Amino acid sequence: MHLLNVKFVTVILLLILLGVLYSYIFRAYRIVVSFEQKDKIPVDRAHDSSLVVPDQPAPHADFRAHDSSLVVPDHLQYEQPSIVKGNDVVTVTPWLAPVVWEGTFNPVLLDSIYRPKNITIAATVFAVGKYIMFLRNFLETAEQHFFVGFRVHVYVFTDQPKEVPMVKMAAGRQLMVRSVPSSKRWQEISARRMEMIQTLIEEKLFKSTDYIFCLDVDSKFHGRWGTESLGRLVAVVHPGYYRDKRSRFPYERRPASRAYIAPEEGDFYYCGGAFGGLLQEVHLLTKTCRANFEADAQEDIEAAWQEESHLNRYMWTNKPSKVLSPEYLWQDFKAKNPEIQIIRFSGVVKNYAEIRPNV
Ligand code: 48C
Repeated sequence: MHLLNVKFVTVILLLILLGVLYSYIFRAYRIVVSFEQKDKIPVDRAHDSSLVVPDQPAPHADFRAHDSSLVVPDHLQYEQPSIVKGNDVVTVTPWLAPVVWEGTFNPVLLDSIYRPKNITIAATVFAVGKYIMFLRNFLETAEQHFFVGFRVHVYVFTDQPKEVPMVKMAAGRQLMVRSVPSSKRWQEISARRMEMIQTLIEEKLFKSTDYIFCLDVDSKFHGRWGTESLGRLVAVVHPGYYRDKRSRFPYERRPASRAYIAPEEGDFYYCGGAFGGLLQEVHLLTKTCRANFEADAQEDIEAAWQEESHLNRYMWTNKPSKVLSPEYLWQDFKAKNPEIQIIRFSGVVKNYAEIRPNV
């Protein structure tokens, strides 16, 4: 009998020990699973503007929508801003947008912030008529300097699809060709870019692209153009006027035009040959500029510098969230000013009379 009791007690003790062991193991496992689950919370990559991903607050449907646009009431008067002060550079606008100059940013830091976001950047370039001659250099130098190491889709718009050069593209970079009609007027070719870009965004890019930059083809890259240029709405200061008084800017000055800017108004003179930003912002910009250009045309008005005039009017009212210095679109025929430490992208020397279909 005594032996039976010892065995019975031993079995009971063993069962209790197993139960305790099991509960420890299971609870530990549950912690690990919940930790892993936490890591698996899907982060919305599409427009994740956070720079670091802290412990995610529980998603609430009831956060107020945030409008980050910087729209200014018409005809607000204030002193003309500048991006240079003597031989020094100015690195912020009066509406607190960064002005990107060499030496003001850390490319390694910025690339390490944006790489995990898995972004797609589109670039549009038009090579119509004789401008096709610039396309190879544009594409080859873009491969060397434009968002190197990131996913880039280049959209070439041309009336001569068969003439598009085969350029070796790095992994993750693609070139797509879209046929567009030519025109007897270079003004028309240039201006219609807004309509073509709007249509491209609506037909093809909305679901797949985060940022877009729209660039002139008669230019080449000479230095880094990368994640420092990313932003909601990005404008490039024209190299020809950033030291001038705004009354001398080649804005559209006829009040009848929708691109009109008065002599005592305006911030900077921005390039029509380089602009960009978040897809939805550039969609709104191109849609607005196209509509205004076409409405003017209905009244037999063509702004002084076509879509570039309308872009300047748009950026006067809808302040850019980031301004790129003239490093981002220089002109080869110009000597470098002292504040220009690097030329990243620059218009090549050309004879317009030889390459344009009309004067
Ligand atoms: O592709 C053409 N063909 C033309 O005959 C005239 C303009 N264009 C496109 O429009 C090119 O992409 C040009 O870069 C752009 C207008 N810009 C210029 O002509 C100079 N960069 C000012």
